[in-house]
Amino acid sequence: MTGQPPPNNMQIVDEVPIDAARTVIYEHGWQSWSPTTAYRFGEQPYRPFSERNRFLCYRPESSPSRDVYWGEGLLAVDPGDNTGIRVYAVSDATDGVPSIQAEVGEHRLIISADGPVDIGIDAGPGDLNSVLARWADSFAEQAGVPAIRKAPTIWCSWYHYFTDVTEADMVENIDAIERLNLPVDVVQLDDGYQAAHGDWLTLADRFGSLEAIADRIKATGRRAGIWIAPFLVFPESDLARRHPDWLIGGPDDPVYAGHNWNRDLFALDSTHPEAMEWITEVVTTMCGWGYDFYKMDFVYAAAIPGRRHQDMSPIAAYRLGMQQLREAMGDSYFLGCGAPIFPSVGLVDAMRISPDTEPQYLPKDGDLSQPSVLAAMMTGRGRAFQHGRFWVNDPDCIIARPAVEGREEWADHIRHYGGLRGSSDRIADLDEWGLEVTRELLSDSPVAPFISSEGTS
Ligand code: 9PG
Repeated sequence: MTGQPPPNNMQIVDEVPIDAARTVIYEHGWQSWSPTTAYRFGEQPYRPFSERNRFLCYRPESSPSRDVYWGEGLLAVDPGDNTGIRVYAVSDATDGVPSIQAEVGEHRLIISADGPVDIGIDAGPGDLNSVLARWADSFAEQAGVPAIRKAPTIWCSWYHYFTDVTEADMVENIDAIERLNLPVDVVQLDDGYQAAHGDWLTLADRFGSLEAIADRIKATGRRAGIWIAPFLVFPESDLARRHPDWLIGGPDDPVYAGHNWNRDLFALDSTHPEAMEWITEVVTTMCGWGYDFYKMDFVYAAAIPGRRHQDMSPIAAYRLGMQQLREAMGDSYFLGCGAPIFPSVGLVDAMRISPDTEPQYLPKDGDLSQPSVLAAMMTGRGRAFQHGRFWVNDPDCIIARPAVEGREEWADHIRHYGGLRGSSDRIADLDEWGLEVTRELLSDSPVAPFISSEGTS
């Protein structure tokens, strides 16, 4: 690692002595899918393997190298000399979140940030996790987190069917859950039912009626849940064609909001009253059909910098959009995903705090933001302290069919770090072990913190 001066807009806030054998640096990533973990001094931090991944799964405005440590809103350093763990953190994430860098100087780390940070030195009791837990207690208090709502258990269509899900697949699994009497409270339809992102009330050919699906679920005594990416817009959608002024960047120059589903994406401007009226109509319509669990995904899009209808910071705009979603859904359970972490505190009931799981153990290209058992476990542990303080942590779904690599390890991760418990296999694919573990993990949905602030784990 070489010492480079901090980027221009960064100010030095601290210097910390290094013990090459003992110093540990904790980096907190921007949104649900951003790698978040602690590194031993000298270990290279995880960085995106492509521009596409950087934009979709990390903070789009930041491109730190592997030669510096970098946190979005939170970075902690344990110098390893018993002088206490230093926590550099945002104190109020409602209008901005500073990037915080730790760069290697001579025998010391130079900490700098591009906005105000609080500096805490915590000498114990306990380890790094207890320190983060105490920090989270104070952050939650200033953010005014309401009483945490226990999560329902769910079944989710994504991790077997992905975007090919059909209405018949839903019926097959609703019936299987009922027949096996699985402890599933909510059956949640994921991505795949809609004609195009933006046109949420127009169905893909594989679906006849979302209301009929909700009715079928409710007939088994369960609740209906649904996935929406409310702030993403497909360029070819009716929404983009009819209302290009609803996009961040405006009609002539809509901003790039990432690349997924084989196309470049646009972002909905959450400060545009008509855009939010449309999204409110989508949610209230679905509420009317009986859906009362919402997985609001890829919501990072509302926090992308760019020209907006109303002049406000990207984070203030994001929060405004999320607050309006909450109002539209009333008492429904609100799960955030692909979401900037600290700006969401106090706004959601549960939060995906890690990248996706997948039947593969290792991420395809080695990028720890990408779907895989390993990536989901690493960041799920790195954010375990948030559970029971900010919200219920969603570690992602249990997948327990024989084809899942490392399914025992994955089940064990959920046993320890799963607040929201959800199954996402085709139920008919489960063998005896898979069914037993699914039943066991769905029998509980913990609300109390996993990490004690008292230093006892
Ligand atoms: C639906 C899915 C599921 C899933 C979400 C989110 O970086 N990526 O390539 C990437 C792929 C998928 C993804 C997130 C990131 O999944 O987390 O549970 O709802 O969308 O499309």
